[in-house]
Amino acid sequence: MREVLTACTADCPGTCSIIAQVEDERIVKLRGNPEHEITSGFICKNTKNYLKERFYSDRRILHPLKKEDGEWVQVSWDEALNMAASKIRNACENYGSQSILYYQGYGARTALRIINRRFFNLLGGVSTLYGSICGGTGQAGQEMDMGVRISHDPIDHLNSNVILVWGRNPAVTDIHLWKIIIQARRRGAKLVVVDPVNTETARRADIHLQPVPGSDSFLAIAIAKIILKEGFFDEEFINKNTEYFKDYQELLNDYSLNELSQIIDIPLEELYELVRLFAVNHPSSIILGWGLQRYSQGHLTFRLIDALAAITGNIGKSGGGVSHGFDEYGYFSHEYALDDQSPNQRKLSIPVVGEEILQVQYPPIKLLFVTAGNPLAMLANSSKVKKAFESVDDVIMVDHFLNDTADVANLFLPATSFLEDEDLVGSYGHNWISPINPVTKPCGEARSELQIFQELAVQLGFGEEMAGSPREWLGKLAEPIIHEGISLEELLKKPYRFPSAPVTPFIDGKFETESGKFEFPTELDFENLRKLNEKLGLNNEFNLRLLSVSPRDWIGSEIPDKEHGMGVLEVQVHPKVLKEKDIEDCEEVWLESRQGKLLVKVKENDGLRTDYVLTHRGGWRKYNKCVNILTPDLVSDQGNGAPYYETFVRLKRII
Ligand SMILES: Nc1nc2c(c(=O)[nH]1)N[C@H]1C(S)=C(S)[C@@H](COP(=O)(O)OP(=O)(O)OC[C@H]3O[C@@H](n4cnc5c(=O)[nH]c(N)nc54)[C@H](O)[C@@H]3O)O[C@H]1N2
Ligand SMILES: Nc1nc2c(c(=O)[nH]1)N[C@H]1C(S)=C(S)[C@@H](COP(=O)(O)OP(=O)(O)OC[C@H]3O[C@@H](n4cnc5c(=O)[nH]c(N)nc54)[C@H](O)[C@@H]3O)O[C@H]1N2
Ligand SMILES: [Mo]
Repeated sequence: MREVLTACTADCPGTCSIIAQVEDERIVKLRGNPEHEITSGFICKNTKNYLKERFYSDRRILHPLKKEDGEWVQVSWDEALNMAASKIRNACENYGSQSILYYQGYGARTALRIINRRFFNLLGGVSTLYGSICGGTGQAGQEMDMGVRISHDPIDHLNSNVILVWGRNPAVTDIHLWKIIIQARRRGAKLVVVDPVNTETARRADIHLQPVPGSDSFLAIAIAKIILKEGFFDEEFINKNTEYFKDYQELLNDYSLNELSQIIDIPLEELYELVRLFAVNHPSSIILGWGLQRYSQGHLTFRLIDALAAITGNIGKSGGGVSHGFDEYGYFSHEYALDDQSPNQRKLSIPVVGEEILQVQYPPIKLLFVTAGNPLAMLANSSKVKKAFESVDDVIMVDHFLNDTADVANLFLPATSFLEDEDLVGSYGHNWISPINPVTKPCGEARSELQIFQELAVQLGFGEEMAGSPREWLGKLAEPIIHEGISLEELLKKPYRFPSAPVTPFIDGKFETESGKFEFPTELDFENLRKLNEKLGLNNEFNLRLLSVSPRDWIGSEIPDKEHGMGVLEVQVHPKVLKEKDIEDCEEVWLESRQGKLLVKVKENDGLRTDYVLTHRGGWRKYNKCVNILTPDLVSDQGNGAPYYETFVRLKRII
């Protein structure tokens, strides 16, 4: 038996360093690498099951496929690459290179993916995406306050007396952060959770607040008012390190505590209890999640929560701060993508890319090149996305599975994975960079994305500019890390924490804003939001919000075999909602929004509120489990994010 060190590249903040065990050239087990301070020797059940469910699954595609009369047919790599190159050439010659849209999904965000961009830039510059369907809205809010979104080293939460987890479910979505939170609790820290849902994280909390979904800005205003009223603020920090405090204070005056308590549907006593914990027992840290910002004004929510840390002087202190995520591409050099050397680029907004594809002219989109993503299942208003993808001449995709997007593709190129590639990967949950090493030879005929783009470049006449082994490219991409004193050879042998990443950001009191200080928000325009919610149907027949959250049993839309095709999508609702509609527990009903309708099975859960329906995201269209049939395609007010939870639905009995 031999062991090889690699890292999980699933879309998850963990990015676990893992050890793969190989017997007779077959990988028999994946286990956590103990020599990683954060992921410290254990992995989630999805990675444990990766070999069976994905890597060696019968459904994994190991040969190139082309679509003929609606059916997939196996072809050789020569034929597949010839086809891809000629489709690319045709699009460039007939419509210009911008008629190609390169869609990079979130399925495997490793360093070498930067070189994919180089390919498209060398081609002459194509259409690419801007904005985010993941964390853009929250990030925008933090950038407005502090200039950058930067988080405390997860280990630093061990120094907190209070940990306030707001709109995040780490017990399910980030099990290593959860372990640290549990350790901090054992040391005496108190855990406060703000989530409309009784999540696994919330169930372990000392205090759990369940506000009306989408009302967190008002909750943060209420907390601030109490902090200021009770004198729990840090005057020195406010005077020395912040800007626009007076304007912010005036904003707070627009609402009375009683009004706020009604909007958020939480009694004032509970808010006082939270404040007495959070604002008194310094240091207190706040950990913000993704669910919280899937709203059109999520940036404001983030800003108003950041403000709570600022007024209590919890920023720039060990055990304090407002942490959200990390920039997984922040440690690599992007110079080699040649983004600034390709004059001919066009950007389309990812949250509404379906609409963009249907609308753009001069040139229209003719060819879509999708890698490691499943836009048909994961983008809002999935039916519009499908229509848009069907409207282009060609869709080429590089993946492991025939997901929903494959239904509209006409060429499928089978990719290798973190068990077959040589690469490096950063993380959006901590500051570590982990090596990816080939554990076995590629399965079947799978090829790495790098190899695919290199071979296409040869056919298209710029092979030399793409040439180079993975290791040669990694040596270039990792220059900023090498510059900090870690050689590439070392970096490929074990995970390293990026040396200059701070444990406690802003410890020097300097912020990357225009004023160099923490900047409070100076206006709150909730009018837009009110109008939007009305337009989308709130207050009339579609009066339940739809929350589609991250499931424990899979990542993104990477659904395990056994889940495929089983029954209909399950949704949870409070028993009162069922009673009102005369619907039985476990009954199959229609879940309808203005975008579409879906047959679902309702399960009652009296730990929920009565104003929303809860379900998981990631189900596939072809199994009638895609929640994005119901979500409207919108762009958040700031950050070009995707406000998936601005979705209003109703339940209807099947007559
Ligand atoms: N097992 C597993 N792990 C994952 C993923 C996965 O699919 N499966 N996905 C990964 C990805 S892509 C991401 S981005 C992260 C996301 O990580 P998290 O942010 O932890 O997870 P989410 O479930 O997306 O949303 C978090 C919580 O927000 C809550 N929420 C919704 N609306 C509101 C609101 O108005 N106010 C408040 N306070 N809370 C609200 C939801 O109830 C949910 O519990 O997880 C990553 N980890
Ligand atoms: N309704 C609703 N929709 C949402 C969300 C929500 O909360 N609610 N959350 C959003 C969020 S946070 C995110 S991040 C997005 C995710 O959206 P996507 O990135 O589109 O979705 P994934 O399912 O993660 O797609 C990953 C794909 O990459 C493939 N893949 C995995 N590894 C590799 C590899 O090594 N190489 C290649 N070539 N392919 C690989 C997988 O097989 C899979 O098909 O979805 C968003 N969509
Ligand atoms: Mo995400």
